[in-house]
Amino acid sequence: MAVDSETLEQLVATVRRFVRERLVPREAEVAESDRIPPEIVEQMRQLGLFGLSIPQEYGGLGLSLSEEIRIAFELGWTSPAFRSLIGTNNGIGSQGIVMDGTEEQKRRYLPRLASGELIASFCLTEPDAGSDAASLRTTAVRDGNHYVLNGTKRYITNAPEAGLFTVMARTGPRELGARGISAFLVERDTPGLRVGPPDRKMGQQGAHTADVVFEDCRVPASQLLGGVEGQGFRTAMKVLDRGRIHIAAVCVGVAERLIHESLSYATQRVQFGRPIAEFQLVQAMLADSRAEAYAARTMVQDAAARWDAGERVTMLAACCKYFASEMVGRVADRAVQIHGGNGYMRDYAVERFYRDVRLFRIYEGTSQIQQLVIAREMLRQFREDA
Ligand code: COS
Repeated sequence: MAVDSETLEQLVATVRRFVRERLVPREAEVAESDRIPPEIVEQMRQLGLFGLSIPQEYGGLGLSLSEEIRIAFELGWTSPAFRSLIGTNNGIGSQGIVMDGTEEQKRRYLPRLASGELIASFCLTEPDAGSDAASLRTTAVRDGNHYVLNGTKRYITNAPEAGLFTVMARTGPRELGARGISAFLVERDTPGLRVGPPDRKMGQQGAHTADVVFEDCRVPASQLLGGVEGQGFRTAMKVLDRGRIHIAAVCVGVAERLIHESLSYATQRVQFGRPIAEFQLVQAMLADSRAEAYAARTMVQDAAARWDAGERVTMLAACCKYFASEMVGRVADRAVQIHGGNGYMRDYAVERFYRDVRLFRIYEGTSQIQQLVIAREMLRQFREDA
């Protein structure tokens, strides 16, 4: 355990109150303005939400993954946009530094990431390298004490807000594949780095993504993550293993909210002289959502505990992300169905969540990539055991 149980319970209770009293009432406003109000960001900073997973010696709360998912379950109760803002600092934006950074890199960046003073983004995806991440084309060519970066990164979460980018770029020939990829820590004001306009998305308004373009961007050699070339892809994959468990936990939290919305509506809405919750076909939908959300929660708890115990969880993380993101899609679909015509209207939260949750099956690895990772690991283990 990274914090004592009393502290953890207090933190969970505080986040729960914050989410329900402060964030839920602002959901519609955030969706409409596509912006999280600055006072909410400040309150998130005060609560330590930007540094949940960053070790205490670098200013974070130093939660274990089992503890962090408790917070992710709570944050899932509200619009995913709020979680997205703190998501990169706790996950893909910081964990590369935590796992593989040099001591100097950790000291330079982690305290500011933990406080939320600095926002971090993770630049892997490119226009022509999505699921096939190892085919990325951005290059980093050594020139004296610098590397010169050229290339375009796409759909980069929090790029409009970020002050620091972990950028995967090719330092070796293409034939080297994944082994020719290195990770760089690039600060926003580095000449040659440009962030494009925010993307116009289907949902999750308030959470921003954008292109990040590098044009002869000179980065000091000291910004090579861990000081070693050729490790960038492995770092990215390790970061994603952990990130996928976190995203699965968020899916569980959102499913709980959708179940709550479904129950509230079904117990109030009267048809044929009775609340629709009394009809067995509606009950079947509620029951399916409950059973599936419970299954996903249990999977996430198990995978997180195994991660904390130091086990290799690549397959389990993919199982969690795959099952939980598909699960919340079905739960959202049923929530809309239970709401009937009202569920299709913008006045009801389920309409917004229905669009928001669609992304979970796509980012941090599509469902099809999770299936591929699961099957590959199954076959590898089977062959090793044979
Ligand atoms: N942990 C540690 N190392 C890993 C790893 C993991 N989970 N997964 C792969 N690696 C290592 C491999 O061991 C291999 O190293 P060696 O060359 O030293 O043997 C290297 O990384 C390349 O792995 P692999 O051969 O499996 O790479 P592939 O190109 O076949 O593809 C997938 C791997 C498809 C799994 C990867 O490209 C992927 O996850 N794609 C989805 C990307 C994604 O999630 N994008 C979302 C946007 S980022 S938020």
